[in-house]
Amino acid sequence: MTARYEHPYPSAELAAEHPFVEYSPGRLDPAEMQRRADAFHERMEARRSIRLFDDAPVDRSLIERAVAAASTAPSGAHKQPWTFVATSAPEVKRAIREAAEEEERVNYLDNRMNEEWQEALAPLGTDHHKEFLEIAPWIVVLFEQRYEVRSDGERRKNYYVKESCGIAAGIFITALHQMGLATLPHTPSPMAFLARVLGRPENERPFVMFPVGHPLPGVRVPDIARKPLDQVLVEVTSLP
Ligand code: IYR
Repeated sequence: MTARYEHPYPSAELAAEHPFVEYSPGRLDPAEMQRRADAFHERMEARRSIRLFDDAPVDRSLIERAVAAASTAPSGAHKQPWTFVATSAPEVKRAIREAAEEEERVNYLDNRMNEEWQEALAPLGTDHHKEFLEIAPWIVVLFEQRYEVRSDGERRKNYYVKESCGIAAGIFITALHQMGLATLPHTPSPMAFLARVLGRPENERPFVMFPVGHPLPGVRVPDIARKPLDQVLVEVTSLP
């Protein structure tokens, strides 16, 4: 294979403005690749979303580390269009719980979720009570930045915001699991109240909320299985 190391930029000026650096993560031998892949998969198989948290405190530095890891996510035009808003303040968590339960009460009790949706949720045993929002030591809300506001006040478009935030959310969840913490991707819908309660600017919209903490010892989770590989992976070997 012929490698191209030249800049793909159309002009020398652009190339000088946006220098490239070498990326050499190193190659592993195939056996080591498989070993790491299996170890990672096994670790991820053990992850579960939980709804019962221990109220034991979690050090802020662990939340910072998880957000730092999440913020390595690839993003459209490298805009990193996310803000992670974290709180451990009881009064803020209480306000979030109250507003979330109000929305969920309408979802569950006034049938804002249609029958098909309620049927899909039945195995999870969820309802409109969201105590975990006060019990978990941290709530982290991932806001998507619909556009960027520069320091001079000028607006710039962000690209593939939902895709970028979805990937960042996945890395955040993985980072928490890796350090022995648990979470629940929670989307009380509609979520607009979070922007108000957390005092966020106009360009930010709540994307997903994460109560974070240690699982309550002995917590039970739904006995669900993950789809086997042949249901989620399709290899195409010729044109249709
Ligand atoms: N937001 C509601 C309902 C809910 C929706 C889905 I999709 C879930 O996987 C779980 C719950 C709630 O949080 O109860």
